[in-house]
Amino acid sequence: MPITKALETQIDHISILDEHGNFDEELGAGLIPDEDLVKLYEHMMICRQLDEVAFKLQRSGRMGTYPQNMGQEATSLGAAYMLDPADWMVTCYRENCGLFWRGLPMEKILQHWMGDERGNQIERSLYCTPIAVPIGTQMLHATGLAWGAKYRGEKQIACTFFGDGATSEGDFHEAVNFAANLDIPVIFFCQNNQWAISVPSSIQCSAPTVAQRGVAYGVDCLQCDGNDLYAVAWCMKKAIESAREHHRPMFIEAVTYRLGDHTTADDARRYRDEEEVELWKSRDPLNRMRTRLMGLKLWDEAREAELKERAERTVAAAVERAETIEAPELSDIFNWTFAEVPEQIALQRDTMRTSSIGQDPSQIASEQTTSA
Ligand SMILES: Cc1ncc(C[n+]2csc(CCOP(=O)(O)OP(=O)(O)O)c2C)c(N)n1
Ligand SMILES: [Mg+2]
Repeated sequence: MPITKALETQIDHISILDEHGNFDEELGAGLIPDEDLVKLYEHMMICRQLDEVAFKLQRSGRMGTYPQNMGQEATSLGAAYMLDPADWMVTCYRENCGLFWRGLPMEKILQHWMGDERGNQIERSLYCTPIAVPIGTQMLHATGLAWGAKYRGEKQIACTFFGDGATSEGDFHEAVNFAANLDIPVIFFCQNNQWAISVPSSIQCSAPTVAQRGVAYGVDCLQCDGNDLYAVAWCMKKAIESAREHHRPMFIEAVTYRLGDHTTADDARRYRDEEEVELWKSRDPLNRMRTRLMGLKLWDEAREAELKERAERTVAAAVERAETIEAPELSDIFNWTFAEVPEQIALQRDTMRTSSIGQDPSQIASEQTTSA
C-alpha cells in the first residue's frame, strides 16, 4: 500500500500594518473606518497611561499585585471593537483595553487589584465576566455561555481570552473539544505574549505555532500579528462570521509581547534578555498606529500633546474614584461564598475580632461591645 497523507494542514498568518508603517491595502481596505482609527489610538494611549499609573500605585503601597498589559493593547481592543456589544467577553487579566472599550469603568479594574471583590461586580448589560486569575477556567465558562445562547436560539456569541501558557491547561483542551464537537459559537483568542511568567512559550509548546493546538480538535485556526490592530480585526471578522452564521468555533493566536514584568511581584530581568525586550518595543502597537495616523494626516504633535494631558487627567480621576469608594465590611469575606452561610462560617464571622475565632460564641457579645 502506498503511504497516503492522513492530514495536511496550514495556518495562515495575518499581518496588515507592520512596525515600519507598511500597510496591506488589499487586506486592510474598509476594515477600520478612518473616523474610528483616532478613537482607537486614543483609547490605547489612555490604557497605557493607566498601566503606568497602576504600576506606581502598587510600588507606593496603594494597590496590591498588578499585571501590566503594556504592549498587548491591540489584541483585546481589536477583538472588542469587532464584537457586538451583546457578545460575551470572557477575559483573564490582560484585557483592560478591550474591557474599557466595552464600557467597563476604569476604577473597577483598579478596585479589583486593590483587593476589593466589588471590582468584579460588572454591569450585566456589559456582557463581561469578572477577571479570571486561575489560569484557564474562563474558557469553559465562555463555552457554556455560548452554548446557552445557541440553545436559546440567540445570535449572541462568546469570545474568550487567555495566554499561551493557558493552552497547556486541561481546561483549554476540554473547552475547545467541547465547542468543536457541539458546534458552539465561541472564539478562542490566545494572546501569545511569548512568556508564561518565566517560562518561554518555546519550552512549553514544541509545535511551531500555538494555533495548531486548535487543529487537533477540528477547529479553524488563524495566527496574526497581535500588535497590529488591523490584523486582529481581520481575524475577528472571520471568526465572528463563522461563529454567528455557522456556530463554528475558531482559534486565533495573536502573537504579541509582554513588555512589562509578569506582574508587579516579578522581575523579568532575571530571566529574559534586554535585547528581546528592545526588539519588541520597536514593534509597539501604539507607535505603529501613531505612524499610520500621521501618514493619513489624522494626527499631529499638537494632538499628541493634548492627548497625553487628557490621558493623565482621565486616569487620575479613575484613581480618585477607586480610592474614595467606601471600604467593604470586613465580614463580607464570609458572606459571598455560600447562599446560606453555614453555621461554622457564621461563627467565624461573628467571632473574628475576638481571641477565639470560630470557637467561642459567648465572645460575640464582647465583640459587639468592643466595636460599639
Ligand atoms: C490554575 C493556575 N495555575 C497556576 C497559576 C499561577 N500563574 C499565574 S499566571 C501564570 C502564567 C500564565 O501564562 P499565560 O497563560 O501565558 O498568560 P500571561 O500571564 O502570559 O498573560 C501562572 C502559571 C494560576 N494563576 N492558576
Ligand atoms: Mg503568556
